[in-house]
Amino acid sequence: MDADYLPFEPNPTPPAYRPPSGAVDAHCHVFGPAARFPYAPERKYTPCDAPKEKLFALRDFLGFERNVIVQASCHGQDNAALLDALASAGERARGVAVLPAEVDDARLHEMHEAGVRGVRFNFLRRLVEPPPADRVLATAERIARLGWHVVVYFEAADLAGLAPLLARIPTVVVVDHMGRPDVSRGADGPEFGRFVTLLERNPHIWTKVSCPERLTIAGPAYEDVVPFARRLVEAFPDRVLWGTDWPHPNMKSHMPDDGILVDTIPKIATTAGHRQALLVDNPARLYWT
Ligand code: 0GY
Repeated sequence: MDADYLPFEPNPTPPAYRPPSGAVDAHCHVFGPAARFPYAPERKYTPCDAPKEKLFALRDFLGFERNVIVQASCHGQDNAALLDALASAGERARGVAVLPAEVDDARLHEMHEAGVRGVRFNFLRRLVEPPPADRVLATAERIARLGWHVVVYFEAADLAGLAPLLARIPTVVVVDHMGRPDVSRGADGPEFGRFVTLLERNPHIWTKVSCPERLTIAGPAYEDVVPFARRLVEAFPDRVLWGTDWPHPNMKSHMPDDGILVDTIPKIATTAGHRQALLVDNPARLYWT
């Protein structure tokens, strides 16, 4: 089955910025290889194979020490490729899984042993059927006992509808990609202000200041997205994570150069203290304690 989006950049530019010791790429994926880990029949896109070896090579090339590997919709609820990558990486990776409602406690414990520390709920209708609120809350109650957290992916237009649910989740909640703001509306505008208010009112909500390539209108080097990420890093320095999003699934406009993405970090986290929190201390607290 051929991929139906752009292939990832095989030779990224060496970044000028070098992450600090212990830095974590906290949002990336492994896909396939399809011959060993087939894609989900219900998927909305077919990715390029992006096996663990390529992810680990990119981690080293970019100067990161660890990865948080996130289950994506193209593998549905079959976390086999993720678990295989975690087994190979040992302490150098943690995982965020997508789970069926009926998963039993024994399986959750196995996944914990394997390095899973979170469950992802995707609310993007172009990718999946969004989960009902009672299912999210029931799963969150169960994983809270393991010290796991919830990762959510939604777009800015869905924030108002989801905010009451997010407020009730009894674990840390990590929002992917800054809640996908419309960057034409401005980092100081009312729409992004509502996302900032969500974090102000809910100390258990964190966010990934990631994916400028999906949000940009201007294109690389993503100067139009930088003010959004910077606003969040400065307002919530202890509740932000950063990730490459490699291999950038489902990107149809352009394929980012991961070296250029890494070079956005000093623009969004302008002090050494903020970079240490963003890249090392925050992910360590959530995934390695
Ligand atoms: C991302 C973004 C996307 C895809 C998925 O689960 C997924 O398939 O998250 C997207 O299409 O925006 O973070 O990988």
